[in-house]
Amino acid sequence: MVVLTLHLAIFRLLLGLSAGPRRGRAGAILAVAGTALVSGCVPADDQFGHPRDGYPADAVTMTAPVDWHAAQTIEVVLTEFGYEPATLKFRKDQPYVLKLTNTGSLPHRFQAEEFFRAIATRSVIYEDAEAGYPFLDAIALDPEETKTLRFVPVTPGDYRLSCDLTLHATFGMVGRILIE
Ligand SMILES: [Cu+2]
Repeated sequence: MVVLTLHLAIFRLLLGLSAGPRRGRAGAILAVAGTALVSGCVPADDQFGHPRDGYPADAVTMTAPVDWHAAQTIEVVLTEFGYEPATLKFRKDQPYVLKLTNTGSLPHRFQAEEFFRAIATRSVIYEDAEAGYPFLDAIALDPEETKTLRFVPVTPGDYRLSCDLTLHATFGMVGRILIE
C-alpha cells in the first residue's frame, strides 16, 4: 500500500500535480485543456479531486480481492461529439474494466465527478503507466488515446457524464451512468 501510494505520488509529481491545492491546479489544467482545443498541441490532462471529498474510504479493501482478468470489460468510444454508448449501466459490487478510447480528432473528456465518488477505483491505466487508487473528477483523452479504469461500483444512482471542453456538451457530448 505504501508503495502504491508512493507510486501515485510520483506519478502526480510527473504530471505536475503537487500534493497542495489540487482544485486550483485542476483549474489551471482546465484552462490549458481549453487552450489545447484552440492550438491543438497542448495535451489535456486528467483531473483529480481531494481524497476526503466524498470518495469511498475503503477502496483498497474493496478492490483487493478482485481478479481483474475475470472482470467484465466495457468499452466506450469518445468522438465528435458524443459517447458511444451514451448510457452505461453497472451493478453494485461487481468489478469492471472500463476502456475509454478517443477516436475523434479533438481532445475529449470523460467527466463524471459524482460517478467517480460512487465507485471504488483500483487504478487508471495509461499506455505505459498505472496510477493506483486515483481520486478522479475527469479522465482526459487526446485523439487516438486509450485509458482504462478498474473499479467496483459502490453507491447506486443515476450519474451525469459530460465533456466539459468548450461547447462539446452543447453539441451533444453528454451521457448517463447508472449504478444498480
Ligand atoms: Cu469532448
